[in-house]
Amino acid sequence: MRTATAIANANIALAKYWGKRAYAGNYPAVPSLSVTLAGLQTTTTVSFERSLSVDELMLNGVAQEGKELDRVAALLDRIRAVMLSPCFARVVSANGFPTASGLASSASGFAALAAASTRAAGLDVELDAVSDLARRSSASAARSVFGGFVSLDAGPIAVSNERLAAKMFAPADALDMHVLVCVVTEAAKTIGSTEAMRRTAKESSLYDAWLAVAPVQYASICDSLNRADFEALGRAAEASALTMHASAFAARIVYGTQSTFALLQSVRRLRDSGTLVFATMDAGPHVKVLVQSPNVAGVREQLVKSGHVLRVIDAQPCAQGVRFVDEDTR
Ligand code: 2P0
Repeated sequence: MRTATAIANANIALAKYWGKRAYAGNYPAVPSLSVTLAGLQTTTTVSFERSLSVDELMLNGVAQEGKELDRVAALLDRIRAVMLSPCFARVVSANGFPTASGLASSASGFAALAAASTRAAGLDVELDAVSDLARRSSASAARSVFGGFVSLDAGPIAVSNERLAAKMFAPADALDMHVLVCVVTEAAKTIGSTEAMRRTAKESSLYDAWLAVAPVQYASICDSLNRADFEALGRAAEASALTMHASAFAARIVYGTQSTFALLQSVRRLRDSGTLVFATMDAGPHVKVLVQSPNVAGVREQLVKSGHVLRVIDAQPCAQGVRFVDEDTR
């Protein structure tokens, strides 16, 4: 038996990934740029065991079957394809942040799983290969393999099976920025990202517009980050989120609730009154507010006062990418 434990942090995209290349392999149709977030992490232990007759998955203490297990088994199959003597695995994963925190756990989860299973299988842990492996399960997970500000290119236009890994674009201290995660509901999201992206590509009259605009917004975000220009970065990040959601809207996918839109208005009012503050949203109703250190307390107070926030999680860029806790070889 070989066991390895890895930790990876969640990330939030400033330039959003939304949509995949039409060919197989889970290659993004647009480039994205994210920030890895401190304090929000998943710890995953993988043990390859000869005695097992199937893969097993425990998530936050609960045994999983069906789709969750299938997705994990698909990643393990890729590892087994290159193992000398493949066998099934036991996977134990726990989020260090509440599942209903409004933060997707698939990015940190698949990044930690890719790293732990690579090491447990006795393979070379090369971060590019780990990031590519994670991307094939969940594209945003490719970015959680690295710390700081992280970019992920779009997949090649023609059919490909080549490696596509994320890379660190700038260190965590490149910019003073907090992400205030405003949780607006405990309810599970209505439609998963993979299905929502498929529907957007198929049914949205704005999908082609999104594919044309997203790389331009991405370039603008990269440029703002290079200049450490928070205002330009915030504006472009908010535009990326709203454009992504507009493309989904046109396919009748609405992630926002009344509270989401009320918070977007609150952020705009704060900005109109002179505070540099911007909003972004992912495939869910929660609003993530981008703000710099001197304004964190004041903005947080205003957001809570709005009455639309269940809780606020104050997260900052994390320097660390995926890392190992422990290795046990028997
Ligand atoms: C992102 N999201 O860039 C975008 C913005 C949600 C909105 O990546 O289908 O779990 O597994 O590759 O990475 C969430 O989708 O999707 C996501 P799959 P993933 O963070």
